Amino acid sequence: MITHYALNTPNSHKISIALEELALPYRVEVVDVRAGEHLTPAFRQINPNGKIPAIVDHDSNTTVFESCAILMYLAAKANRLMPIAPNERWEALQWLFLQASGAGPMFGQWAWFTYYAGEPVPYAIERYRIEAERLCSVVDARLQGRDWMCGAYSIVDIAYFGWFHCLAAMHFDLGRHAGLGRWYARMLSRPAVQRGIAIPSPLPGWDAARKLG
Ligand SMILES: N[C@@H](CCC(=O)N[C@@H](CS)C(=O)NCC(=O)O)C(=O)O
Repeated sequence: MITHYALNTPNSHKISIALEELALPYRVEVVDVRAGEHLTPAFRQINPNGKIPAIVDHDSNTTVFESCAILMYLAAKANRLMPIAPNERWEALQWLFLQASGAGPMFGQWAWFTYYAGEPVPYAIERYRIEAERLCSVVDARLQGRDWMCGAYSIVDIAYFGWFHCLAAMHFDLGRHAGLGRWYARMLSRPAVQRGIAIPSPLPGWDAARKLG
C-alpha cells in the first residue's frame, strides 16, 4: 500500500495518473499547501523540502519526494512505463529531467506572475512567457512524427502532461503547436489519465481574462 500525499496541482496529478495507470494499491492523503499543511514538522519528515507530492510505500518502507523521482520509483516498482534498454532509458531520463528543471518551473513561474503576484510585474511575465513558449516548441518538435515522448507511452508522457494540462486550464492554446496538441488529445483519451486528473480533485479554474499566452 502506498500513501500519496496530494493536492489538485500539476505535480500531484502526475502521481495520481501514474498510480492509476499502474494499478498500484494506494490511498490519498490531502495536504493543503494553501493552508500551510506542508509546513508541519510531521510533513517535513516525509519531504524535508516541504512540498507535495510525496509518497510513502509501506510495503518497502520507502519515502520518495520530487514528482519525477516518484514517477521513476513507481515505474520501477511495477516494472512498467519506463524503457529498459540502456539507450532508450538514457533518452527517457534526459527528457524527464528537462521536464523537472524546465517545463515545470518555468510554466509555474509564468502562471504565478500571471495569476497570483500581488502586483503586476510585466518583465517577469514576459521573461517566463518567452521561456515557456520556447519549451513548448521544443516538446512540439520532439512530438513531430511520434505518438509519445520516448518510444512507447511512459512516465515521461505523464510528467509533461501534468504541466500541459495546467497550461490548458490556464487558457493557453496548445493547438498552436500541432504535435503537442495531438499528443495532448491522445493523453486525454486514456481512462487512467482522466481518473488521475480528478484525484484528489480537478485543477481549480482560472480567469480566462488573464489567460496565458
Ligand atoms: N519539483 C517539485 C515541485 C513540487 C511543488 O512545487 N509543489 C507545490 C505544489 S505543485 C507545493 O508544494 N507548493 C507549496 C510551497 O511551495 O510552499 C516536484 O516536481 O515535485
